[in-house]
Amino acid sequence: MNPLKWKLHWQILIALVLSALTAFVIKSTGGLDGALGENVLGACGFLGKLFMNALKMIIVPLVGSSIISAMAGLTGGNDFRRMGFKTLAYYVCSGAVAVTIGLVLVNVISPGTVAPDVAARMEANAQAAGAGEIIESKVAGKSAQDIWDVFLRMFPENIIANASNNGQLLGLITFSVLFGFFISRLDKNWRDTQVNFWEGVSKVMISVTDLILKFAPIGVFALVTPRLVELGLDLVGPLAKFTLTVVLGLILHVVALCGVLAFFKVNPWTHLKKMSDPLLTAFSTASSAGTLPLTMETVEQEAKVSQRTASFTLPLGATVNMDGTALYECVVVIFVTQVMAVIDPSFIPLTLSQQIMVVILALTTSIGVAGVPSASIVAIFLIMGVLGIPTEYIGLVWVVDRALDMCRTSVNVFSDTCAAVIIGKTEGEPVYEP
Ligand code: DAS
Repeated sequence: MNPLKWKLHWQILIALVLSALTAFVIKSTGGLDGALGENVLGACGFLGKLFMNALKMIIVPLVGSSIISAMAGLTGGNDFRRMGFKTLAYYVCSGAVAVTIGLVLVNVISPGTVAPDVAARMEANAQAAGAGEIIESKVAGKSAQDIWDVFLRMFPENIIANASNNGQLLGLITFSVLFGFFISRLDKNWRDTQVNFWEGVSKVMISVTDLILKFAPIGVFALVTPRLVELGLDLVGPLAKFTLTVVLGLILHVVALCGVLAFFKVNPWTHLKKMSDPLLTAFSTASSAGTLPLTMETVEQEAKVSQRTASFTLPLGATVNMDGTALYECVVVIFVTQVMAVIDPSFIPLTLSQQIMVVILALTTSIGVAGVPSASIVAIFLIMGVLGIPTEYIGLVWVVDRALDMCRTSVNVFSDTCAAVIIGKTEGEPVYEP
């Protein structure tokens, strides 16, 4: 294994441990109001944003050039159709498994059926965290009708702004696939010139990615420490069953995906180990889009998936295949209705058919969730709007949303890497072969 990769892997883990220790010291010395907290978190805010901006900066040139050179290299339409069908089939099946796990667990564990005083503490914690205002700012201007605007995002006014600022890669992917597809239609001289150019850009962007990732441990420390300071056991307390339901669901989904890997003769343990860098980065940044450059590099270099397959599946996966998010949306919506039934006994819990509707909406809206932190809040807001559930209750989960976002983003990325290696394997590529 490439020593640099090994160092990055361990450097991220050490950064996470240091984050936890720093958060502990800050909380012991006055927390957010203490001098230490104020200075450390101020520096973390700056360095964290710097690192995330650097990752976002390379998304457009890296993803665009990778897809264009991959599409341009496809010989004939049937490659494109075959890869497209396999990718779509995987995304639908893995998403359906994720939301089903979420639906079963939230009904079996029923984390929202709590004592009235616990429900009151949830509301008080949400109030204290300013959840209402934060969520209001995230969903400002959204309405239930926006649930279908994912299709509009395939043709945004500005593909670069959408991809860089909002982590919305659909427009960039659509444009790059079309651009690359029509390169493959050019006559040989033009086509070879174009393919060489875009392959060159893609290779240079991998080098730029490596340079930025040398700062990953600093970025990880800066991004995670504030999260850990904000999150206190007192805040998690009333939401312990909810947190357990989500984490258990995510773990079960990873186990299910490992079963699928084994079915396709890919060693799940090998895959988990080899993907540790993007998984840890996804956990630290809570951003699938931000992790995408590293995900692509790791899947190609460690799993030996071809550039063509990685460039086709991973950018698409980072923006439409969000199993962890779909599971989370399903659990949150049903959890909120359970708590509402405690707070307001006249509230009628969701019927089975309404829960099935939640599952379908969670699956479809997760396609449109951007690969950036806490992006699923908007999707949950839309689902609750469609079902007529008072959306202000989303605030109940806000205090643990960011910590769970780190977990679900890791699962989103893990599922994307599984898609890439499974499709690469079925395309006859030397996946994990010595
Ligand atoms: N943080 C999002 C991502 O990057 C997922 C989410 O918000 O659920 O995948």
